[in-house]
Amino acid sequence: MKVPTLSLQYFPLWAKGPGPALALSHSTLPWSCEILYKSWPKLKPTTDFSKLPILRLSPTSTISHELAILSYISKVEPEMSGGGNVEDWSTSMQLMCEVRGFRVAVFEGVVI
Ligand SMILES: N[C@@H](CCC(=O)N[C@@H](CS)C(=O)NCC(=O)O)C(=O)O
Repeated sequence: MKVPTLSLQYFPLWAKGPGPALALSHSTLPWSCEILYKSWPKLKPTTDFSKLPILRLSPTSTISHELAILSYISKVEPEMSGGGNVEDWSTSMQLMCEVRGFRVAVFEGVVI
């Protein structure tokens, strides 16, 4: 699979963007990061789900949602999710779900 140069778009926040950024940093995938703040109100109506993070594959192709972005990274670079080892993959998935649940508990009632 030919992987395009990826662009991760997110806010200057420690919330749902750092996970994909860390995964991309540990991968061999070519990527850049675009930090958005003032330009967000204009961009928001043009996005599929009106939220960031977004991983931009091309000017017209994007992936939204933190977990979908992480899944995409593991799909195009299987080493990022155990390299075909089912036990490593399932450990990775369980940790991802555990962290997700922990975060929901921490931020319950808080709009992030
Ligand atoms: N389901 C999305 C939710 C993403 C989300 O809640 N993003 C927030 C920032 S953490 C956002 O874009 N807020 C700005 C807005 O709603 O306009 C995911 O898991 O990535």
